[in-house]
Amino acid sequence: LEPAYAFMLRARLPSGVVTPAQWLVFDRLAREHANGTLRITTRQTFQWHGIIKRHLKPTIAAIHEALASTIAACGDVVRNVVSTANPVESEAHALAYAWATRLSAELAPKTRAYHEIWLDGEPLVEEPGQEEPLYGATYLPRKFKIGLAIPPLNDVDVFAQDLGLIAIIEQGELKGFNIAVGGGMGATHGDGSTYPRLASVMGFVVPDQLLAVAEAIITVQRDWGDRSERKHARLKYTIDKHGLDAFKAEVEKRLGFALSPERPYGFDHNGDRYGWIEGNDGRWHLTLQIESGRLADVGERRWLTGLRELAKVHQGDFRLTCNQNVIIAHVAAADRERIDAIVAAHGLDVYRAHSGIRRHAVACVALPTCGLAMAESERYLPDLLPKLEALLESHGLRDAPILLRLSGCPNGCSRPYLGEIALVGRGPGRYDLRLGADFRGQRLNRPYRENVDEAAILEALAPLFADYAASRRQGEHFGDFLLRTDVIVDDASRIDTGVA
Ligand code: SRM
Ligand code: SF4
Repeated sequence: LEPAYAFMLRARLPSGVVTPAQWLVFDRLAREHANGTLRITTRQTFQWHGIIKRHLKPTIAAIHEALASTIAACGDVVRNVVSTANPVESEAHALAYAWATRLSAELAPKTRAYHEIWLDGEPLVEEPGQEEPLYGATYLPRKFKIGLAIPPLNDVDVFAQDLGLIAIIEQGELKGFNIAVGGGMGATHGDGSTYPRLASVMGFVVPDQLLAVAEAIITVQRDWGDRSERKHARLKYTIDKHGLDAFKAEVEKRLGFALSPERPYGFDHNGDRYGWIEGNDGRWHLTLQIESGRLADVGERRWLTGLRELAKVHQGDFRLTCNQNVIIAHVAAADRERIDAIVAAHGLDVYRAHSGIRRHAVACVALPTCGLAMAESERYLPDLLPKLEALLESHGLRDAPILLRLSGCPNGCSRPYLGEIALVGRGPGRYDLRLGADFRGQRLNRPYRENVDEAAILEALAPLFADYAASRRQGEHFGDFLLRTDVIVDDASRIDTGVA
């Protein structure tokens, strides 16, 4: 007999694409082996919580049989490669998906140890000199994240990635990618040597060069990254230590060619578009908001069941988004009514009545499963939102789209440093209030109040909402307003939007 240790499993799903058949397997695993919920993450994949040890192996095997994997969803390797969840412009999305899948496959560890341990594969026979081709004997100093954005959508928060790829599409043709390096969110309270950083754009490559460039960047980080202090081991610190120019020169040296100058591009927002949208091939796509990405059956909201029922009849695929939502993609016009009926019957249509701030709220998991949480996040969001909504409504701002991000600690899993309003956990019921990011994922927010409770948060926000309602300019977002009116001081030392 041993204690019922419970584990979390995370799938690797490049671009967040899930077939209905896979969905049904993942849903069954949630009910048979986990805590009865499926959790969509901020990196377009699923987590299962509460899997006890002896259920790990059958769960991993079932994920494998469903043609997915958990390999490299965690660890000091290239993580789940994310890309813009835009099935509407189907050709552009197909390209993004193809590249994300290719990068994901090529950059995954080649070890068969995973298969031996979890899938009853052939025992590994170590041969002298046998090594991971990319990762070497000691892998990377730290996790490495890649995200691909297709402007004008920055739903992946491309500047929060170690390696951000910005697709340059002209006249419907993919010309190549701007390369942005050194993004990352994680920080530690009270340790100024750790900080969130936006990725710096360092050039442009054509599609055929992409894989080589990604490998060169990863190997420079492998060789130059800090292996003595994990807090400083991410690529962002390597780049700040050596300087972007030296880093770029080393990448180019390994590549044997120079990167081209970055191409112009523009993002308009980093959220999701809810509801039905027709794609350029006449198929329809329905984006549903899943609060904190948690698919569960609670009261009228039978979201886990609803998605299962959808997966039973849906002929297209599903796309998870980096804002923890789901798109029911590629629906024939004739099937829309049937999909709508299932959505309504399971309370999945609540997004229609949501306020502007609720539509743009993202919260990390935090308590009770996250061992690093200092404060509540996912479980606090439903309590906090009505209070913020009441304040906003009293100033006629019910529908104002405002990016709200909550994290239970400064690691920043909800990418809170990119929230127009963000709460970063300090301790039970206490948060740092940060304000003033933009609506496009191109500007970090700044600290506004430290270590405050809910009453102080609401008290700090009330006059700002009043001023915003009274003197915002046409179409001006809340974060931009705070910067223009000097509520937030522009701290150029940490800001590198990489965008002219
Ligand atoms: Fe994260 C660690 C959850 C996206 C930065 N993250 C964790 C762990 C595994 C806690 C742990 O190490 O013990 C959390 C599991 C909680 C739980 O109970 O499920 C956790 N991170 C998540 C998820 C599920 C948040 C969510 O609510 O969706 C996201 C899963 C992503 C995925 O599918 O792969 C998640 N984590 C992120 C992001 C956002 C992103 O990647 O776009 C970040 C900020 C970006 C970045 O990496 O800089 C992020 N997570 C961290 C960090 C801080 C890393 C750093 O450089 O300092 C940690 C702590 C660590 O690695 O030591 C962490
Ligand atoms: Fe846990 Fe902190 Fe990540 Fe939230 S931000 S899931 S509390 S590690």
